[in-house]
Amino acid sequence: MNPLTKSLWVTVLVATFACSLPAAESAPAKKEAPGASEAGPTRHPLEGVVVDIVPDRGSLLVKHEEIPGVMRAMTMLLKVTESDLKSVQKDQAITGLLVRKPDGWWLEAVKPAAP
Ligand SMILES: [Cu+2]
Repeated sequence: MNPLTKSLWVTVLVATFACSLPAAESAPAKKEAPGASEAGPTRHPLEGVVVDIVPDRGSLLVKHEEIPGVMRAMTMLLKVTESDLKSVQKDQAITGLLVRKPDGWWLEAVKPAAP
């Protein structure tokens, strides 16, 4: 691993850790729009770019915009389904739904961003 790659991964790990701190979720729980699922965790719309695809972690490295009340803009690993993993390309702009699960942050409903 070259030093640049290594420092990128350190940044990612720090960002991932920061995302898992309770403070990242300290925004007051507010009522979701009607139609939001009553069961399970809240899903937050996310816009970002695929920086890298990491199949052996079932994850995408995503540089995402700020998600108000949830997370500042950052680059982080997000778990995705097998089919979402295969549906994207590096450097592609995407949208999805960010959701916190017991095993970490997931990105669901991954789609190419509207051109
Ligand atoms: Cu993040």
